[in-house]
Amino acid sequence: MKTVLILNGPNLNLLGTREPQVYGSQTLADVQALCERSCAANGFALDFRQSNHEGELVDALHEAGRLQAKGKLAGVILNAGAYTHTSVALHDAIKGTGVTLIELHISNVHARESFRHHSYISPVAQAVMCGFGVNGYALAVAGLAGMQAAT
Ligand code: CA2
Repeated sequence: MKTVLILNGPNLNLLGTREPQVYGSQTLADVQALCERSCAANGFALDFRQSNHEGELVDALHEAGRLQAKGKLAGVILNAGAYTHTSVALHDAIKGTGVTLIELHISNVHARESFRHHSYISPVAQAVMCGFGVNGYALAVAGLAGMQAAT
């Protein structure tokens, strides 16, 4: 059974505590439980992580690239949070490892402030999911399963 790495960036540990009109009222623990169900339904194991530190996210992407090369990882679903809009380091890590990656945002970033319209992740992602609320995580897992079936 292949693993899916679901990686969450800065401040996503605060999910469910503020801004429910933007991000909903579910906590990150609720999202993890949703992802557990979605991975089980699609025949994947789940590795679910959150970090507020850019370098830790880079290290996790490197590890993911190694695991995918060994056939143990289906891919990564990355909500890079605000680093989406700033991080050349994450862009380079995704490009450098060649890992299969779905960019995910809970909110529709294109309907928000203009500084959220640019992503350093999108050009190196296989797919982009945004605006479905936290249910986007489950949809992205199903999308990754579809990509696997097509290969
Ligand atoms: O919509 C998304 O998932 C974002 O990646 C969330 C980021 C934001 O910077 C991106 O532009 C879009 C912010 C995550 C912070 O989440 C919080 C949730 C509740 C309370 C405070 C922050």
